[in-house]
Amino acid sequence: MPFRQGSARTRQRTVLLVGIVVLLAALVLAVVLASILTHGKPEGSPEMLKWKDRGTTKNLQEVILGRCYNYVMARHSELGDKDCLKIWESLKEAFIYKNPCNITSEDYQPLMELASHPIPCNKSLFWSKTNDLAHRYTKSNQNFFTLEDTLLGYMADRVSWCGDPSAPGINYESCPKRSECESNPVSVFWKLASKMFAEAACGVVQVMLNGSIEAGAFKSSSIFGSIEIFNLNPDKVSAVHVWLMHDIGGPQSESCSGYSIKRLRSILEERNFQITCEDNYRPVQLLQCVHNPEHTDCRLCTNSTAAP
Ligand code: N1C
Repeated sequence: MPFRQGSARTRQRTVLLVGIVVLLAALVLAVVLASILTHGKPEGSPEMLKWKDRGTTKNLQEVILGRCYNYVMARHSELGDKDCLKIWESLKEAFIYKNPCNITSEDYQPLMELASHPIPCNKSLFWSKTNDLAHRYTKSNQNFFTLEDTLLGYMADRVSWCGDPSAPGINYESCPKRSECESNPVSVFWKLASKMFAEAACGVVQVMLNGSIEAGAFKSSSIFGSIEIFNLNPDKVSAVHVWLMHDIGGPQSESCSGYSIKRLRSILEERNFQITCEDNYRPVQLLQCVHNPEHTDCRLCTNSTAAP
């Protein structure tokens, strides 16, 4: 009997030992399998194309939707019937999952139709190389609209976006620069939006140019010089008023009699527009003076001689 008891115990021990070994082996196998599965694939999300410009703005959907609702609900309640969700969807569809060098105007057609709205005559303000000043001016004088003061431009201002053929279809890491490819989502957008903004203008239009730029205030390759002036409609627009602004204390590289303004004048006259040009348009210069109140250009009477 004692012999039998002993052998049963040995068998129990053997079964327990085998069980533990099998369990350990299964555990090791699971760990090995898990590491093969995670390391076998490329790390993180699949490889996206790499570009030189900043990637899509984080939380793009929330930014666009928030701006859209703010514009149509709070700032311009007369546009209350605009469907911001549809507008976001149509912007997304224009570029998501697409190669960001193959974007066309057609991609943005639905967005343009959904978001465009009329702009009152005599109130369009174009600009080139005066982005900051032009927008400071329209903020202080609600009488004028730049493209960024329309719904389309307001939503897209200083935002970046581009797609990628691999999931999730949006590249948050990098987007192509204009020098890498012209047909990138942001460039195509601004070109098309600028074209439509110019086509819609009527009456007298204004343009704010930068007379402190060494290469000349009017540049034929800029969006203003290559798209907007050629899409103004001579049947609707009577005159173009140029405000040529110089940086306070900066170089006076060009005045209204300068070389590049002459070129602009001849292009516009050939297209049957009247053109006027004013150096340092005072209402805008006063805004520049907020930051330079002591400068001689900012004195109330610039021509006065000092009192004896
Ligand atoms: O090339 P630009 O100026 O002459 O373009 C400015 C001109 C304005 O009148 C606008 O109506 O074209 C329109 N426009 C924008 O509104 C705009 N917002 C932001 C054109 N471009 C715009 N951006 C970005 O600035 C865009 O990325 C584009 O390439 C630059 C152009 O700025 P610019 O050379 O000073």
